[in-house]
Amino acid sequence: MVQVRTTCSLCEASCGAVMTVEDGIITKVMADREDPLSGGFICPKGAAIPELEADPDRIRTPMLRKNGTLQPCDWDEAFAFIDERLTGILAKHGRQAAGVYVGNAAAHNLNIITYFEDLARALGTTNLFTAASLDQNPRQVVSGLLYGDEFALYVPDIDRSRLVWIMGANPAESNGSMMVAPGFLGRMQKLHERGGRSVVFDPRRTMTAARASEYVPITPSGDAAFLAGVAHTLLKLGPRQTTALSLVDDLEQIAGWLSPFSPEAVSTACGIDAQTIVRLATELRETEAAAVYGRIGTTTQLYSSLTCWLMDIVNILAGNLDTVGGSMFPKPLLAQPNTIGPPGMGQGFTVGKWTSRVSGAPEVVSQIPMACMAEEIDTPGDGQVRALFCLAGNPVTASPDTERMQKALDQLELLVCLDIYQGETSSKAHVILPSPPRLARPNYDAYLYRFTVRNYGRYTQQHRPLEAHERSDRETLLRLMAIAQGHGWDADIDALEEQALAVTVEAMTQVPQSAIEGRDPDEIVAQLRTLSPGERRMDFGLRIGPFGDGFGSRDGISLQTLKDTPQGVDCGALVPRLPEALRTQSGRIEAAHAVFGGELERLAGWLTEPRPRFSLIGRRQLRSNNSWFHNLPNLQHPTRQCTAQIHPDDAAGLGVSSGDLLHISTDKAAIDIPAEVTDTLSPGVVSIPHGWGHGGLDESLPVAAAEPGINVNRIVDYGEVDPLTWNGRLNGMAVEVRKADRA
Ligand SMILES: Nc1nc2c(c(=O)[nH]1)N[C@H]1C(S)=C(S)[C@@H](COP(=O)(O)OP(=O)(O)OC[C@H]3O[C@@H](n4cnc5c(=O)[nH]c(N)nc54)[C@H](O)[C@@H]3O)O[C@H]1N2
Ligand SMILES: Nc1nc2c(c(=O)[nH]1)N[C@H]1C(S)=C(S)[C@@H](COP(=O)(O)OP(=O)(O)OC[C@H]3O[C@@H](n4cnc5c(=O)[nH]c(N)nc54)[C@H](O)[C@@H]3O)O[C@H]1N2
Ligand code: SF4
Ligand SMILES: [Mo]
Repeated sequence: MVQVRTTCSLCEASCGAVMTVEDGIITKVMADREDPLSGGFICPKGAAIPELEADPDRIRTPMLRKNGTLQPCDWDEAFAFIDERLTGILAKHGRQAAGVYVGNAAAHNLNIITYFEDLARALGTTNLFTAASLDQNPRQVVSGLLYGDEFALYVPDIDRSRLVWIMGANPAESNGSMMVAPGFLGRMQKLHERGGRSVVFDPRRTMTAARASEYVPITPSGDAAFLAGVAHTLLKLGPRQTTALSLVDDLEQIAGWLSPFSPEAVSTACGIDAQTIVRLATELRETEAAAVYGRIGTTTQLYSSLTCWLMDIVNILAGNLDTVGGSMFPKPLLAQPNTIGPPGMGQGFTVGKWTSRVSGAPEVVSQIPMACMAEEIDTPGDGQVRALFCLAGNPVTASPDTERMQKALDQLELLVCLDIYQGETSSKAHVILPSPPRLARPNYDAYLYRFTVRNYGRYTQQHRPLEAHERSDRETLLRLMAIAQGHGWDADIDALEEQALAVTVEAMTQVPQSAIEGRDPDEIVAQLRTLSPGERRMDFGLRIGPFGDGFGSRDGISLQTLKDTPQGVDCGALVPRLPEALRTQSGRIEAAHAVFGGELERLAGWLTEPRPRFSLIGRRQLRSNNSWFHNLPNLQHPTRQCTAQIHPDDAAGLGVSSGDLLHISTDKAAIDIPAEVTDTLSPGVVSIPHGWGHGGLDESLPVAAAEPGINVNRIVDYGEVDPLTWNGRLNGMAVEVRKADRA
């Protein structure tokens, strides 16, 4: 029996975990008390890792479609098949005929997150789609425009705050998102014990709201109206002087845009009375260390980008951006665009560097929004996507307009899924390529450590070698790249990667003020060669990063430091980073983009529009993880049901009780779903979790299929995307609700 120290990495909390391994099998997972960030927290999903790893329905060898069914095959056969088919498609239809979709689980898988962009580049296609356009892209685009870097993402400095506003997020169940703050409720409790306060804004009294100092019910999509009222009040009270404020030009312009949005003017639309708005705004301004934080409910609604922008404006005006205890920019251990090169200035950020073929949607953070993926596949013409690589994602379930997505995927000439299950999407694949088990992978939550509440990183070495039937995701992706570049599936992938790394190293030696500016690239590459090929990129990123040793030029960390510190390397509490973190061309916070003035005009019209009788919102469930955690018997729980939650008054009006079927429809489609009557919902709002709908998977996912639930995205479509980012709207749609005809 051995104890293996690692991170759970199933969600964005990135908790330290200690796994007991007996005869090569994980038998138990416990919290790692010595982890400097999670300090002994773990949730039911983390504890279920043994079950997840042992799940008999997991895919452990490649699967290849033969005579219509997916059958196990060996890796060479799978790669050779892909080589032949992809090469044919690209030769006949060109490079745009290939597409890549990257799902959420990629953010939790070091190799996939490291290589997915390289795969798209090797394919030579701009058809890169990711779950981010169903999620946080508005946040990233607003950060890009204001701070010049899409990954300038601030987090609430929760451990030192005196006041935190939580908008459209439920970290008690999601365990936090775009914010690595494991054990969030414990951190919130400590905030209360320090005499601080927390306020939750949500149409549903969530588990987080129930534990907060104050719960403020808000109308779905009412956040922008509310925040505009708050900003209006802050301008009246007088903005607090901070470095951030001094970096904002055109404050008068912004004040002009906001002038119609008095608390009285926005109150009805957001469902919060004017006095409360003034009280909350005043408290925010008067509290020395306060932060405004928002998540899914703010980035997947009618005013997503505007809401993110207003959050920044409010944080700035109240004196809370980049101040201790406020909203702070982390400084990740791995080098990032905003830690490389001359501080405080850069190339800036734009959207729309290219556009999508069918709808002309803008490129957003180097991706085409998911709202366009199905049409890029099902619309004939030059550049039609015919081969799709789906990496750790399940677009059939995740994407609005499920039916069109299903049909589109069915018509692909090649669908390759990197997945560990045969689920709704991978069932349609020509080839499934599985990731190895957890013990046979290295881990570092590279993506998530961009938004930790301390500057922190934790690396786990691969515990055991790969077995004959296993391949690392690194090998898989490098082989796919080799195929895409015409080198053949059996190319020397280590050599190809080394060539690419040498180019990166050389480029970095020419970046002014980089940690290796002016150095001899060969000398750096020689140092990297002392590591195994798969470790070199990460070592490079760490050593040129803000805490790195600069390859011997200063004291600092390298991959070896992380290996020597299995409980995680803590580089301290967050520090103010303005103006150093900026990468705008002006070196200022560029807050007054005309697009936001336009969005405020759209909002002004909405203030007086009649509200729908019912609005649909989503929710996450503690013992679930989007679409893929329903096959584990021990995570089944009475609180994890696929129900439509509805307020008792609404239920009474419709003549339904808990368990009765509700008929919920949009212009697009209708579903029948059991009602769950609860006063946690605001009247006029129904809440349905996403990620369900496993009917028909009795063979591949029998446990999930036995309690299939319903895919809410059958009634959700891309009708009203966020104008700036084309982000999917997943919350606040008008729906009709009545008692179903059938029992
Ligand atoms: N209506 C509605 N729709 C939504 C949302 C919502 O709130 N409401 N939320 C949206 C959001 S925020 C997101 S992020 C998307 C998620 O969208 P997706 O990422 O497309 O969906 P997931 O269900 O997370 O799919 C993850 C896939 O990765 C696989 N997987 C898990 N671990 C591994 C691994 O180690 N290796 C590999 N290769 N595969 C693995 C799983 O089996 C699963 O198939 O959904 C979006 N869709
Ligand atoms: N257990 C578990 N954890 C997860 C996941 C999971 O599926 N299960 N998924 C992971 C993923 S991919 C993500 S992106 C994160 C998401 O993390 P969170 O955003 O914290 O999770 P949600 O439960 O979606 O919380 C969104 C909240 O917004 C509210 N809401 C809806 N519309 C509005 C609105 O217009 N305004 C306001 N103010 N609130 C609104 C909803 O009622 C809900 O409580 O969670 C991650 N963690
Ligand atoms: S909160 Fe997230 S990272 Fe922590 S144990 Fe649970 S699933 Fe794992
Ligand atoms: Mo997400």
